[in-house]
Amino acid sequence: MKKNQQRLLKIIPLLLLFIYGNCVTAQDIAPVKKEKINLVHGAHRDGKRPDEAMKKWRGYGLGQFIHWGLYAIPGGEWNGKTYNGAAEWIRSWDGIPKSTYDSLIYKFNPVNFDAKAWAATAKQMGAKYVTITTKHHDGFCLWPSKYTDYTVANSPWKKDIIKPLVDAYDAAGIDVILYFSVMDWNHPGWRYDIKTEADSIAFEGFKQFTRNQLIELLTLYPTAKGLWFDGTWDKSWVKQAAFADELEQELRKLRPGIIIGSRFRADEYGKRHFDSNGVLIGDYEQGWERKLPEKIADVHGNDWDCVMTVPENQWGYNKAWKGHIKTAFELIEMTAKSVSLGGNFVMNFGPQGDGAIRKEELQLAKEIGDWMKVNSEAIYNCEYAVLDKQDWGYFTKKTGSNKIYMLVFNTPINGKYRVKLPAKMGISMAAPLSNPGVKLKIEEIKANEYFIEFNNPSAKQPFVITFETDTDKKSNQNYEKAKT
Ligand code: FHN
Repeated sequence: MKKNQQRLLKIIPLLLLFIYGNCVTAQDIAPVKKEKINLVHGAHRDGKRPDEAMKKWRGYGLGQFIHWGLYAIPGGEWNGKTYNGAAEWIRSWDGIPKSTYDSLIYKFNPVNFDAKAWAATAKQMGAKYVTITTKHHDGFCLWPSKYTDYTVANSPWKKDIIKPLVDAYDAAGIDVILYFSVMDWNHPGWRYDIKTEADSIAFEGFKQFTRNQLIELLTLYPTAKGLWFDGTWDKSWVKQAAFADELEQELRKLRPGIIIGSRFRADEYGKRHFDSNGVLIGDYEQGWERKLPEKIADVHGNDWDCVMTVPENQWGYNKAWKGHIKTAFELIEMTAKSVSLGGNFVMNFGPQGDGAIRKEELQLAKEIGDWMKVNSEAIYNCEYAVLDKQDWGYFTKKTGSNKIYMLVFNTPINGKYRVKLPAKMGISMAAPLSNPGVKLKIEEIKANEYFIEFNNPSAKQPFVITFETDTDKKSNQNYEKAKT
């Protein structure tokens, strides 16, 4: 009996293996296709927005971000102590009394504020749009909101800041997007989470306040092209899928064509940016903050922009810019890379408490602008060129044409720039963008692969070579494949 049992125990695993081997097919082990979830408050569109307003947004290439508010007055320093965190967060750092911070309103008197000068700086840099903080997390409103006392109207300055900015940027032909932090540290109804009945009642009041302020902003500044939301990550707001969705639709109805990114609202399962089916919520992906995608697959076919600080992580004015400060060429390269991957690049400015833009930012705007004056054709209204990236830099393509730009950041010693084209495509002519009369030598080196020759040893800054693709100029040569 015992022996029989032992034998059986040995046979059972073999038997099971045999049965499994015969029953499990390749289909069974293939990844299970996820069922689409029915969502009421998920994304309301799959794919890019095709309208004119969004086409214009897509063509901006380069933008400016402005972080300005009460935090610019301490500029990252409190009672002689420098804080390493982002200067615009100083109210939340340990040892800063909230009420003392809030009373900075009585010191807000930016005598050197000049909206036209800000717009002129953006114009000089080549920015096509600006995103301006109307209210950051501290809750201080740069416009005279009638729904709170915590505004410019009650500061020594008294006047609206947003209106002259919108007017000045509009006049300069630069589109304005209004930044708005939903999280509001000053409002008594704001909660990080809703745990009690009292929280719930307080937050209901806060939601109405938020709605009122957003409608007020769109009514006061009707030329604004979009709303840039922030401070939407806390549990309290993530739980408001229905409210936020309805509010977004109300805002879109009030200003048809308005552009709202993926940061405003979560779906009913609390998923942000991408809904529970993986579809982008909003008009463009707003998650590229202080980082860039590496390859086109990273952006999943969506519109996107990258917002970037000049030092490591300072948006508001910080007297002590520590660590690595990005140079104009680094910022230009980020702009080129963004456009080459179908996005826009937005450089942040943190004006001083007195309203002046710091000299380092003015200098960067000038240097970037000098480069843009010669090369912006390769940035504006350009898109992903669908070409293999090469070591010398980035490709962009003029939207709606066959004109390709090579934005060169690393020059090969032999002066030969490799270009790989898709099958059945050739190059009709190549020239430096700054000197279109000079025709560059094109050498076919294998099927659909070329060297464009440009001896430019004196290059001290990134430059652009252009060429046109031509389906009539495809190779007539037969390249023998190796037999290996
Ligand atoms: O906390 C803010 C930060 O201060 C800054 O405004 C940036 C800009 O994208 N947004 C938040 C962090 O994601």
